[in-house]
Amino acid sequence: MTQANQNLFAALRAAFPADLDSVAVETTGGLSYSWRDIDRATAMMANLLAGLGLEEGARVAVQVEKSVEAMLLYLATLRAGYVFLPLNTAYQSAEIEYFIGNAEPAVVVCSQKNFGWVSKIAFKAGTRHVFTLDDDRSGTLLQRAAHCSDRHAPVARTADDLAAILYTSGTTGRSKGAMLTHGNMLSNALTLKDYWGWKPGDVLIHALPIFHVHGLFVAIHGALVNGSRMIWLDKFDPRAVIAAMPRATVFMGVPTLYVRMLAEPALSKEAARHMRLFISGSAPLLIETFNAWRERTGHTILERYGMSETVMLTSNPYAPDARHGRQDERRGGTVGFPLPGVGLRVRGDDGTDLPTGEIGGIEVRGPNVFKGYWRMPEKTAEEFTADGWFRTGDVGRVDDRGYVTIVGRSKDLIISGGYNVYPAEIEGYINELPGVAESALVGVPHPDFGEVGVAVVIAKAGARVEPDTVVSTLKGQLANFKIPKRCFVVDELPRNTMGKVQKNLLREQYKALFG
Ligand code: MCA
Ligand code: AMP
Repeated sequence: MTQANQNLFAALRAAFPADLDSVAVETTGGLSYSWRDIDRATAMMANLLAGLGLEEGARVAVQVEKSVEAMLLYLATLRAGYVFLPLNTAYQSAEIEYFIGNAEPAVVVCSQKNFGWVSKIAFKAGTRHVFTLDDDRSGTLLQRAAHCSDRHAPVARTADDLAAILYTSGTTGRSKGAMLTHGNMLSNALTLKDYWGWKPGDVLIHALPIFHVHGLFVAIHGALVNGSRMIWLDKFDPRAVIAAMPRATVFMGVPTLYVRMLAEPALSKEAARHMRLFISGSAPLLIETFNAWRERTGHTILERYGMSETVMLTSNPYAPDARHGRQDERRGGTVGFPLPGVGLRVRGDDGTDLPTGEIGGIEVRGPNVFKGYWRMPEKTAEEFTADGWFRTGDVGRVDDRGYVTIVGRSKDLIISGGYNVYPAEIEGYINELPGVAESALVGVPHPDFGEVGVAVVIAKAGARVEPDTVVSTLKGQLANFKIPKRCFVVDELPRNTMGKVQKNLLREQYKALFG
């Protein structure tokens, strides 16, 4: 018996509505794309890729501004059976050089303004094709695709074949490429379709960036696998989201987006009356935000938890579970229950299972858990237990009703406005600056971004280091969201008896910096 094609695109395509001329995506800029447009445009781009004679499993690395065409390029890559590698537009040359050098993509797509430096890096790494794509539908990618056929049969893939590589620093060290398969993503999308009660007529407001799991997978797959229309914002704008609510039903955001919408007088029960579901994730949602949202809109935000390595892991319930007679509610401060099919356990430092309510390391397994880190078998082995569970690096507990609460992280990670910042990477750059002896980056609370990085620096004997110079120099080297919001030059760092910097004391010292 031949197995059905497990290509994720094929499954998404099969969920398109019968009326292909109805609207699939409308942009706040006034453009409209039908389901037929999506089918044809992805076929043309897939044919362009197919015509390049790429090797099996070739990577397509993409660093472009958010646009509907950028989403179509992602879908076309799946359709053609290649591996998509999204890159945040904030990344600067040193970051891009690392990703491209590590992933060795066969194709790179960048904006026209960056073509000079990006193509130089790409050609040096052996990339054969560099295309451009801008958010005004210009660039060589679309010019070339325009000559390709608009018919294309999705290439056969198994559930275990690679669909995407997402770079993440995981629990430690340099960025690692998390390899996600067609099966990881399709299983997760189908689970969420059911769990979040997607129904005919749902309309998603898409306001997140599309270089990470939240905007690229959870949001896009969620809408497409339900045949749902998207209202598309190229950039988050609180007023535009509120204005779109009367025509929409579902919104997904990181906590910062909710905080910013709450600052808008236009946010009200009336504005949100047509909405069915508000989902938050990627970073902890403060209980104050959860309560304020309920007060202002009458809606209870559904918080969920996931990772680049696993897509979505847990979620608060959409509705009470009638099948089991449970009156489960969406509980603020928790990330809900493990999703159906996801195993989650909490373990102590000695590797034993902890009883209900006790705090320990969260480990998971399921069809959503990634295949491993790209070309890093030892790192992959380190992050899995001997019996095959993935160590998330998050610390939490499960209560007697099964709700999971994340209480911290064992990995040294700062989540700022939904983006991850790894202190070791930033400290490495600061330590290279003239006159710097040592540095420590810590995360402190911030009213807008939830958490931001603050750098604490020691100067070499006799040297003078200006805090402002530290910040301004880093600005030219690193993605903007990684830049410390403040820098302090001090005489010494607090250390424990082993000589290790006590970051908890620094966090305490600077916790009130942003009010
Ligand atoms: C922008 N800035 C930031 C951040 N974003 N600073 C710290 N953290 C940030 N996240 C700074 C810039 O450096 C700049 O500083 C100034 O803010 C304005 O930049 P701009 O780009 O205009 O900012 P913005 O458009 O207001 O962006 C804020 C934002 C954005 C909309 C909250 O950060 C965002 O879209 N975040 C969502 C991230 C996301 O999608 N995460 C999902 C990851 P200066 O003026 O000094 O230069 S997926 C994930 O985590 C897992 C799997 C999951 O569970 O979902
Ligand atoms: P990433 O590496 O971008 O995939 O980020 C994954 C990390 O984001 C997780 O390991 C968590 O630390 C964090 N995260 C995601 N969702 C939540 C949430 N709802 N609450 C707290 N932390 C979260």
